[in-house]
Amino acid sequence: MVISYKGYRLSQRVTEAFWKINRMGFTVFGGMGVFLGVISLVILQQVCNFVTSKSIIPAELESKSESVVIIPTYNEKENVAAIIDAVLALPRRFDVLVVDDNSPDGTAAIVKEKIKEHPGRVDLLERKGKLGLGTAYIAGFKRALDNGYEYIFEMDADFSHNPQDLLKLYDACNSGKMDVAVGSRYITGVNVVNWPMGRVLMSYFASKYVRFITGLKVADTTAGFCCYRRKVLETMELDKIRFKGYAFQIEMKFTASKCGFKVGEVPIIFVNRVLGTSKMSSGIFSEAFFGVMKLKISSWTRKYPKAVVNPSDTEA
Ligand SMILES: Nc1nc2c(ncn2[C@@H]2O[C@H](COP(=O)(O)OP(=O)(O)O)[C@@H](O)[C@H]2O)c(=O)[nH]1
Ligand SMILES: [Mg+2]
Repeated sequence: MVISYKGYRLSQRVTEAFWKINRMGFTVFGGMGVFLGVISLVILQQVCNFVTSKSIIPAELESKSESVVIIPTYNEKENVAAIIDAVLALPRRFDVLVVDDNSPDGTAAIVKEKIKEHPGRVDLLERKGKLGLGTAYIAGFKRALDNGYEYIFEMDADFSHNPQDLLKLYDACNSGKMDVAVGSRYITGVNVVNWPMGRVLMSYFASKYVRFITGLKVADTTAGFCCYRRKVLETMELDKIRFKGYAFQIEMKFTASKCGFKVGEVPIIFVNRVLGTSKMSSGIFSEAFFGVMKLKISSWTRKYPKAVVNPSDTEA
Protein backbone atom coordinates (compact mmCIF):
# COMPACT_ATOMS: atom_id res chain seq x y z
CA MET A 1 0.00 0.00 0.00
CA VAL A 2 1.41 3.37 -1.03
CA ILE A 3 0.97 6.30 1.35
CA SER A 4 -0.05 9.60 -0.26
CA TYR A 5 -0.47 12.95 1.34
CA LYS A 6 -1.79 16.18 -0.24
CA GLY A 7 -1.16 14.78 -3.73
CA TYR A 8 2.40 13.71 -2.88
CA ARG A 9 3.33 10.07 -2.65
CA LEU A 10 5.97 8.55 -0.40
CA SER A 11 8.43 6.40 -2.31
CA GLN A 12 7.91 2.64 -2.19
CA ARG A 13 11.01 2.20 -0.06
CA VAL A 14 9.99 4.74 2.59
CA THR A 15 6.47 3.26 2.71
CA GLU A 16 7.80 -0.28 3.17
CA ALA A 17 10.20 0.87 5.91
CA PHE A 18 7.31 2.62 7.69
CA TRP A 19 5.13 -0.53 7.72
CA LYS A 20 8.09 -2.71 8.77
CA ILE A 21 8.85 -0.52 11.79
CA ASN A 22 5.16 -0.67 12.77
CA ARG A 23 5.02 -4.47 12.46
CA MET A 24 8.21 -4.80 14.52
CA GLY A 25 6.74 -2.47 17.15
CA PHE A 26 3.62 -4.66 17.37
CA THR A 27 5.66 -7.89 17.67
CA VAL A 28 8.03 -6.53 20.30
CA PHE A 29 5.67 -4.41 22.37
CA GLY A 30 2.29 -6.16 21.75
CA GLY A 31 -0.68 -3.86 22.53
CA MET A 32 1.73 -1.04 23.27
CA GLY A 33 2.81 -1.35 19.60
CA VAL A 34 -0.65 -0.10 18.49
CA PHE A 35 -0.17 3.01 20.60
CA LEU A 36 3.34 3.51 19.16
CA GLY A 37 1.90 3.01 15.67
CA VAL A 38 -0.58 5.85 16.22
CA ILE A 39 2.20 8.09 17.55
CA SER A 40 4.39 7.27 14.53
CA LEU A 41 1.48 8.15 12.17
CA VAL A 42 1.17 11.54 13.82
CA ILE A 43 4.94 12.06 13.47
CA LEU A 44 4.76 10.95 9.82
CA GLN A 45 1.98 13.47 9.20
CA GLN A 46 4.08 16.27 10.68
CA VAL A 47 7.08 15.22 8.55
CA CYS A 48 4.87 15.17 5.43
CA ASN A 49 3.54 18.63 6.32
CA PHE A 50 7.10 19.91 6.57
CA VAL A 51 8.26 18.22 3.35
CA THR A 52 5.26 19.32 1.27
CA SER A 53 5.72 22.89 2.45
CA LYS A 54 9.36 22.65 1.20
CA SER A 55 8.13 20.85 -1.96
CA ILE A 56 9.48 17.52 -3.15
CA ILE A 57 8.84 15.82 -6.50
CA PRO A 58 5.05 15.68 -7.04
CA ALA A 59 3.44 12.24 -7.44
CA GLU A 60 2.44 13.11 -11.00
CA LEU A 61 6.08 13.22 -12.12
CA GLU A 62 7.16 10.18 -10.18
CA SER A 63 5.96 7.48 -12.53
CA LYS A 64 5.25 7.39 -16.23
CA SER A 65 1.63 7.43 -17.28
CA GLU A 66 0.06 4.53 -19.18
CA SER A 67 -2.69 6.77 -20.61
CA VAL A 68 -2.61 9.63 -23.07
CA VAL A 69 -5.49 11.75 -24.34
CA ILE A 70 -5.04 12.97 -27.92
CA ILE A 71 -6.82 16.27 -28.54
CA PRO A 72 -6.88 17.55 -32.14
CA THR A 73 -7.22 21.31 -32.38
CA TYR A 74 -7.99 23.88 -35.01
CA ASN A 75 -8.71 27.38 -33.65
CA GLU A 76 -9.50 26.31 -30.09
CA LYS A 77 -7.87 29.18 -28.18
CA GLU A 78 -11.01 29.61 -26.02
CA ASN A 79 -10.99 25.95 -24.91
CA VAL A 80 -7.52 24.48 -25.07
CA ALA A 81 -6.04 25.62 -21.74
CA ALA A 82 -9.17 24.69 -19.80
CA ILE A 83 -9.50 21.24 -21.39
CA ILE A 84 -5.84 20.43 -20.65
CA ASP A 85 -6.30 21.54 -17.02
CA ALA A 86 -9.45 19.43 -16.70
CA VAL A 87 -7.67 16.29 -17.93
CA LEU A 88 -4.62 16.83 -15.71
CA ALA A 89 -6.84 17.36 -12.65
CA LEU A 90 -8.45 13.90 -12.88
CA PRO A 91 -7.81 11.53 -9.97
CA ARG A 92 -6.03 9.07 -12.30
CA ARG A 93 -3.02 10.16 -14.33
CA PHE A 94 -3.73 10.95 -18.00
CA ASP A 95 -1.16 12.78 -20.13
CA VAL A 96 -2.24 15.05 -22.99
CA LEU A 97 -1.06 15.19 -26.59
CA VAL A 98 -2.45 18.10 -28.62
CA VAL A 99 -2.27 17.82 -32.41
CA ASP A 100 -2.59 21.34 -33.80
CA ASP A 101 -2.86 22.19 -37.49
CA ASN A 102 -1.16 25.59 -37.35
CA SER A 103 -4.31 27.25 -35.96
CA PRO A 104 -4.28 30.94 -37.00
CA ASP A 105 -5.71 31.92 -33.58
CA GLY A 106 -2.52 30.90 -31.73
CA THR A 107 -3.79 27.71 -30.06
CA ALA A 108 -0.29 26.18 -30.21
CA ALA A 109 1.28 29.05 -28.21
CA ILE A 110 -1.20 28.41 -25.38
CA VAL A 111 -0.32 24.72 -25.41
CA LYS A 112 3.40 25.59 -25.20
CA GLU A 113 2.70 27.51 -21.99
CA LYS A 114 0.95 24.44 -20.59
CA ILE A 115 3.97 22.30 -21.49
CA LYS A 116 6.15 24.63 -19.38
CA GLU A 117 3.65 24.46 -16.51
CA HIS A 118 3.41 20.64 -16.58
CA PRO A 119 6.66 19.21 -17.94
CA GLY A 120 6.37 15.58 -19.01
CA ARG A 121 2.58 15.59 -18.98
CA VAL A 122 1.64 17.73 -21.98
CA ASP A 123 2.95 17.30 -25.51
CA LEU A 124 2.29 19.13 -28.78
CA LEU A 125 2.46 17.87 -32.32
CA GLU A 126 2.38 20.73 -34.79
CA ARG A 127 1.42 20.25 -38.42
CA LYS A 128 1.80 22.73 -41.27
CA GLY A 129 -1.87 23.40 -42.01
CA LYS A 130 -5.44 22.12 -41.70
CA LEU A 131 -5.07 18.55 -42.89
CA GLY A 132 -8.20 17.07 -41.33
CA LEU A 133 -9.17 15.27 -38.17
CA GLY A 134 -8.36 11.76 -39.39
CA THR A 135 -4.73 12.41 -40.28
CA ALA A 136 -4.32 14.44 -37.07
CA TYR A 137 -5.34 11.38 -35.07
CA ILE A 138 -3.15 9.02 -37.10
CA ALA A 139 -0.12 11.25 -36.43
CA GLY A 140 -1.12 11.39 -32.74
CA PHE A 141 -1.56 7.60 -32.51
CA LYS A 142 1.91 7.05 -33.93
CA ARG A 143 3.51 9.39 -31.43
CA ALA A 144 1.55 7.82 -28.56
CA LEU A 145 2.72 4.34 -29.61
CA ASP A 146 6.33 5.55 -29.89
CA ASN A 147 6.04 6.95 -26.38
CA GLY A 148 4.92 3.60 -24.99
CA TYR A 149 1.36 4.43 -23.85
CA GLU A 150 -1.01 1.51 -23.23
CA TYR A 151 -4.36 3.36 -23.28
CA ILE A 152 -4.77 5.91 -26.05
CA PHE A 153 -7.80 8.20 -26.03
CA GLU A 154 -9.49 10.44 -28.58
CA MET A 155 -11.26 13.53 -27.28
CA ASP A 156 -12.47 16.88 -28.71
CA ALA A 157 -11.08 20.14 -27.35
CA ASP A 158 -14.47 21.86 -27.01
CA PHE A 159 -15.89 20.18 -23.85
CA SER A 160 -18.52 18.29 -25.86
CA HIS A 161 -16.89 15.29 -24.21
CA ASN A 162 -16.76 15.43 -20.42
CA PRO A 163 -13.16 14.73 -19.27
CA GLN A 164 -14.60 12.87 -16.24
CA ASP A 165 -15.87 10.19 -18.65
CA LEU A 166 -12.24 9.32 -19.50
CA LEU A 167 -12.29 7.32 -16.26
CA LYS A 168 -15.26 5.23 -17.47
CA LEU A 169 -13.61 4.56 -20.83
CA TYR A 170 -10.38 3.61 -19.06
CA ASP A 171 -12.20 1.18 -16.75
CA ALA A 172 -13.99 -0.47 -19.68
CA CYS A 173 -10.66 -1.24 -21.38
CA ASN A 174 -8.63 -1.89 -18.25
CA SER A 175 -11.13 -4.50 -16.99
CA GLY A 176 -10.52 -6.48 -20.19
CA LYS A 177 -14.18 -6.13 -21.26
CA MET A 178 -13.27 -4.06 -24.32
CA ASP A 179 -10.28 -3.38 -26.57
CA VAL A 180 -11.95 -0.27 -27.92
CA ALA A 181 -14.32 1.62 -25.62
CA VAL A 182 -16.60 4.07 -27.41
CA GLY A 183 -18.19 6.96 -25.50
CA SER A 184 -21.67 6.51 -26.91
CA ARG A 185 -24.46 9.07 -27.29
CA TYR A 186 -27.01 6.55 -28.54
CA ILE A 187 -26.71 3.45 -26.39
CA THR A 188 -29.27 4.67 -23.85
CA GLY A 189 -31.67 6.77 -25.96
CA VAL A 190 -30.27 10.00 -27.38
CA ASN A 191 -27.89 11.77 -25.00
CA VAL A 192 -27.11 14.97 -26.85
CA VAL A 193 -27.56 18.39 -25.23
CA ASN A 194 -27.98 21.69 -27.09
CA TRP A 195 -27.43 20.49 -30.63
CA PRO A 196 -29.96 21.82 -33.15
CA MET A 197 -32.63 19.16 -33.77
CA GLY A 198 -31.53 18.81 -37.42
CA ARG A 199 -28.02 17.88 -36.38
CA VAL A 200 -29.18 15.39 -33.74
CA LEU A 201 -31.43 13.63 -36.25
CA MET A 202 -28.69 13.58 -38.87
CA SER A 203 -26.13 12.13 -36.51
CA TYR A 204 -28.59 9.56 -35.11
CA PHE A 205 -29.80 8.32 -38.48
CA ALA A 206 -26.26 8.42 -39.90
CA SER A 207 -25.29 5.95 -37.17
CA LYS A 208 -28.29 3.74 -38.07
CA TYR A 209 -27.31 3.90 -41.75
CA VAL A 210 -23.70 2.94 -40.96
CA ARG A 211 -24.90 0.02 -38.85
CA PHE A 212 -27.20 -1.15 -41.63
CA ILE A 213 -24.49 -1.03 -44.32
CA THR A 214 -21.51 -2.28 -42.31
CA GLY A 215 -23.17 -4.64 -39.83
CA LEU A 216 -21.07 -3.05 -37.09
CA LYS A 217 -22.65 -3.69 -33.69
CA VAL A 218 -22.08 -0.17 -32.39
CA ALA A 219 -24.90 2.34 -31.84
CA ASP A 220 -22.72 5.48 -32.10
CA THR A 221 -20.44 4.76 -35.04
CA THR A 222 -19.32 8.35 -35.64
CA ALA A 223 -18.35 8.96 -31.99
CA GLY A 224 -15.04 10.75 -31.47
CA PHE A 225 -14.61 9.97 -27.77
CA CYS A 226 -12.88 6.59 -27.50
CA CYS A 227 -10.18 4.60 -25.77
CA TYR A 228 -7.98 2.25 -27.77
CA ARG A 229 -5.78 -0.38 -26.22
CA ARG A 230 -2.27 -0.15 -27.61
CA LYS A 231 -2.45 -3.56 -29.29
CA VAL A 232 -5.43 -2.39 -31.41
CA LEU A 233 -3.51 0.50 -32.94
CA GLU A 234 -0.40 -1.65 -33.37
CA THR A 235 -2.36 -4.26 -35.28
CA MET A 236 -4.60 -2.04 -37.40
CA GLU A 237 -2.13 -0.86 -40.11
CA LEU A 238 -2.74 2.84 -39.46
CA ASP A 239 -1.28 3.86 -42.83
CA LYS A 240 -4.21 2.17 -44.55
CA ILE A 241 -6.80 4.37 -42.81
CA ARG A 242 -8.06 6.70 -45.56
CA PHE A 243 -10.84 8.92 -44.30
CA LYS A 244 -10.64 12.30 -42.61
CA GLY A 245 -13.87 13.35 -40.90
CA TYR A 246 -16.76 11.31 -39.49
CA ALA A 247 -15.87 8.53 -41.92
CA PHE A 248 -12.52 8.29 -40.15
CA GLN A 249 -14.28 7.46 -36.89
CA ILE A 250 -16.40 4.83 -38.62
CA GLU A 251 -13.37 3.34 -40.39
CA MET A 252 -11.45 3.04 -37.12
CA LYS A 253 -14.24 1.11 -35.38
CA PHE A 254 -15.01 -1.02 -38.43
CA THR A 255 -11.35 -1.97 -38.96
CA ALA A 256 -10.77 -2.74 -35.26
CA SER A 257 -13.80 -5.01 -35.26
CA LYS A 258 -12.71 -6.72 -38.52
CA CYS A 259 -9.31 -7.38 -36.93
CA GLY A 260 -11.16 -9.28 -34.21
CA PHE A 261 -10.98 -6.75 -31.36
CA LYS A 262 -13.79 -6.23 -28.86
CA VAL A 263 -15.44 -2.90 -29.66
CA GLY A 264 -17.92 -1.88 -26.95
CA GLU A 265 -19.83 1.18 -25.80
CA VAL A 266 -20.03 3.20 -22.60
CA PRO A 267 -22.92 5.71 -22.28
CA ILE A 268 -21.93 9.38 -22.20
CA ILE A 269 -23.75 12.70 -22.50
CA PHE A 270 -22.55 14.87 -25.37
CA VAL A 271 -22.94 18.64 -24.91
CA ASN A 272 -22.69 21.12 -27.76
CA ARG A 273 -19.70 23.45 -27.54
CA VAL A 274 -20.21 26.75 -25.73
CA LEU A 275 -17.03 28.50 -26.97
CA GLY A 276 -15.50 28.60 -30.45
CA THR A 277 -17.08 27.25 -33.64
CA SER A 278 -17.54 23.85 -35.25
CA LYS A 279 -15.05 22.94 -37.98
CA MET A 280 -17.11 20.23 -39.59
CA SER A 281 -18.19 20.88 -43.19
CA SER A 282 -20.70 19.37 -45.61
CA GLY A 283 -17.80 17.70 -47.50
CA ILE A 284 -17.19 15.62 -44.41
CA PHE A 285 -20.80 14.37 -44.43
CA SER A 286 -20.64 13.25 -48.05
CA GLU A 287 -17.28 11.59 -47.40
CA ALA A 288 -19.03 9.59 -44.68
CA PHE A 289 -22.10 8.73 -46.81
CA PHE A 290 -20.17 7.23 -49.73
CA GLY A 291 -17.18 6.18 -47.64
CA VAL A 292 -19.25 3.68 -45.68
CA MET A 293 -20.24 1.87 -48.86
CA LYS A 294 -16.61 1.85 -50.04
CA LEU A 295 -15.52 0.49 -46.68
CA LYS A 296 -17.99 -2.37 -46.86
CA ILE A 297 -17.19 -3.27 -50.46
CA SER A 298 -13.41 -3.23 -49.94
CA SER A 299 -13.82 -5.42 -46.84
CA TRP A 300 -15.01 -8.27 -49.08
CA THR A 301 -11.53 -8.64 -50.52
CA ARG A 302 -9.22 -7.15 -47.88
CA LYS A 303 -7.30 -9.42 -45.53
CA TYR A 304 -7.36 -7.83 -42.06
CA PRO A 305 -4.47 -8.49 -39.67
CA LYS A 306 -5.81 -10.52 -36.78
CA ALA A 307 -5.77 -9.57 -33.11
CA VAL A 308 -3.22 -11.56 -31.15
CA VAL A 309 -5.06 -12.94 -28.12
CA ASN A 310 -3.03 -12.58 -24.96
CA PRO A 311 -3.85 -15.39 -22.48
CA SER A 312 -3.91 -12.89 -19.58
CA ASP A 313 -6.64 -10.90 -21.41
CA THR A 314 -9.02 -13.86 -21.60
CA GLU A 315 -8.87 -14.38 -17.85
CA ALA A 316 -10.35 -10.94 -17.06
N1 LIG B 1 -5.79 19.13 -35.89
C1 LIG B 1 -7.03 19.29 -36.38
N2 LIG B 1 -8.09 19.34 -35.54
C2 LIG B 1 -9.33 19.50 -36.06
C3 LIG B 1 -9.56 19.62 -37.45
N3 LIG B 1 -10.91 19.75 -37.64
C4 LIG B 1 -11.48 19.74 -36.44
N4 LIG B 1 -10.53 19.60 -35.47
C5 LIG B 1 -10.73 19.47 -34.01
O1 LIG B 1 -11.50 18.31 -33.83
C6 LIG B 1 -12.40 18.45 -32.73
C7 LIG B 1 -13.84 18.24 -33.23
O2 LIG B 1 -14.19 19.26 -34.12
P1 LIG B 1 -15.51 20.14 -33.98
O3 LIG B 1 -15.36 21.34 -34.84
O4 LIG B 1 -15.81 20.39 -32.55
O5 LIG B 1 -16.58 19.19 -34.60
P2 LIG B 1 -18.09 18.95 -34.18
O6 LIG B 1 -18.11 18.71 -32.71
O7 LIG B 1 -18.51 17.77 -34.98
O8 LIG B 1 -18.79 20.20 -34.55
C8 LIG B 1 -12.14 19.84 -32.17
O9 LIG B 1 -11.24 19.73 -31.10
C9 LIG B 1 -11.53 20.59 -33.36
O10 LIG B 1 -10.68 21.66 -32.98
C10 LIG B 1 -8.41 19.55 -38.33
O11 LIG B 1 -8.50 19.64 -39.55
N5 LIG B 1 -7.19 19.38 -37.73
MG1 LIG C 1 -17.33 19.76 -31.30
